[in-house]
Amino acid sequence: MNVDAENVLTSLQSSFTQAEFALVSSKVAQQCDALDGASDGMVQDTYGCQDAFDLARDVPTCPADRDGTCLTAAQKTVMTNIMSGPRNSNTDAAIYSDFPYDAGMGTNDYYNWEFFMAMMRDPGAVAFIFSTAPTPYDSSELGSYEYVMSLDMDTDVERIYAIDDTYTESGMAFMTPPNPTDLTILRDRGAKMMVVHGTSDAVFSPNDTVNWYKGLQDVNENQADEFARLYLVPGMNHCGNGLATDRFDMLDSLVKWVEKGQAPESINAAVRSENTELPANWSKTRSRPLCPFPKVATYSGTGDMEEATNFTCVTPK
Ligand SMILES: [Ca+2]
Repeated sequence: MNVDAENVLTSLQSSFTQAEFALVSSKVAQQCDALDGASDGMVQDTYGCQDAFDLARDVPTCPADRDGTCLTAAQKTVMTNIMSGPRNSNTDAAIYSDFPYDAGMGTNDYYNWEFFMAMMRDPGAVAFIFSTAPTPYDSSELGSYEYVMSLDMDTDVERIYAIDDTYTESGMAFMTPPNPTDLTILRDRGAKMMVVHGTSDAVFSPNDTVNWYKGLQDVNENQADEFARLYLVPGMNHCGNGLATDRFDMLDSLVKWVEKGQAPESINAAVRSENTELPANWSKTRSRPLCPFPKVATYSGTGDMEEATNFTCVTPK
């Protein structure tokens, strides 16, 4: 890592510590944990939570210096900008989705994606894989400081969509279907699709996936769940980890759906005992149902809160 890159990384990580992300996350849980009927440290009703939580109101503003129990007014602005998603500074057009506030924002994976991977992985991916034409990039230096600091979000984003005589397909066109909500071929041949996304994914936003699924419902007269279902995993980070029941098997359910016509009304999920970030007061065998969106795992009001059997999938009011 060269000196400049190290300075940028240090300054990013000191501008927001992981403990401060954990503070926000704990305040989210304070407002939202009980929405699902169980005060268990898990926020099942992700979208009810976006109405219930207010960063300005629910996280104390530091009267003076940062001490870990508050955010400065400037930090609240930064966090609002992060969670609102990137925008073109001239047109205010969204470059990518916004992100939901969630109970898994204080964990290692979340923080790493915000303040380490952004320097380590993303510049190489943007420079070399997603841009037309590919930008010369020295992967021996973390983040290639020169590349990162010269990137103009207002103009360089267009290169993700660009083609030229040599690169006749853009990075975006290669990575995404031309019309993501047109699953007619899949649907009409009787195939099924199960999509999973953690609600505390700091790199790809679950809101983006939810918006895609809502679009899919719109073009299928709200019958899309006959062939495609989305399972949000509350508190789960990017593909795993977080404060979540992130151990589950979708494949057997998919096979039963395709071969026996048994639609997966819920998926059994459990915590992974090797996840060292889980709170000590959670059972090592805690389980929860994963529910097809927009349903939310809701506590029945009686029985052991560590057991999935005492939760049902309910559509929020
Ligand atoms: Ca809860």
